[in-house]
Amino acid sequence: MMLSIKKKDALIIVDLQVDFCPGGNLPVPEGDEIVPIANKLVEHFERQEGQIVFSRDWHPDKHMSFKECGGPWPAHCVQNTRGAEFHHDLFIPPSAIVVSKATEPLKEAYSAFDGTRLSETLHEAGIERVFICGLATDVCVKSTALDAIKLGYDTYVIQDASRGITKESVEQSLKEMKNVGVKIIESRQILSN
Ligand code: VGL
Ligand code: ZN
Repeated sequence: MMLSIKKKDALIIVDLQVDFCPGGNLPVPEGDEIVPIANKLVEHFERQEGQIVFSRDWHPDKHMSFKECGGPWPAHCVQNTRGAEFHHDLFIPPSAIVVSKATEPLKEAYSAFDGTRLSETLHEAGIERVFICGLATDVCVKSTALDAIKLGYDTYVIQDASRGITKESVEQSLKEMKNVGVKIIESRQILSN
């Protein structure tokens, strides 16, 4: 039930950026509501000396995932624009690692591990468990969790610290993740320690 955070644990906060929050270019419903929970988790991992990672969607101004280029999404998280910034209330400690993904025009990358050095970084830090949350549960959080399991990490998704695009695809995604051994937890299981 309770999970005690140690040095070999990493918190991965996925894509908690302006464009994925209400008012942004690709808003996830209630996306901003997880910011206070994310901040509490960050403080807790800092205190317990766990590793803290923030991923960000970091697209060039023409990206294959954009509608104008034949992709499924409105243009979002374009490098060095306001929409690509982390939510302005998010607490990013100096010790945190920032991972930028989907930076190449012709490649999509939903997972924070895809095309980044995240797995090497976590390996070098001796990380054994990863706790994933953020936006969107049914896109980049899911993809990151499925990669983490494949890479051999004991993998947790913090449900109340994540939001998805639709209720149906969130339900489906949670099933998919559980089926491969991802543990779905609530933030209080970590924070009540
Ligand atoms: C995401 C759609 C497109 C995400 C990124 O972070 O979940 N979703 N690019
Ligand atoms: Zn994207």
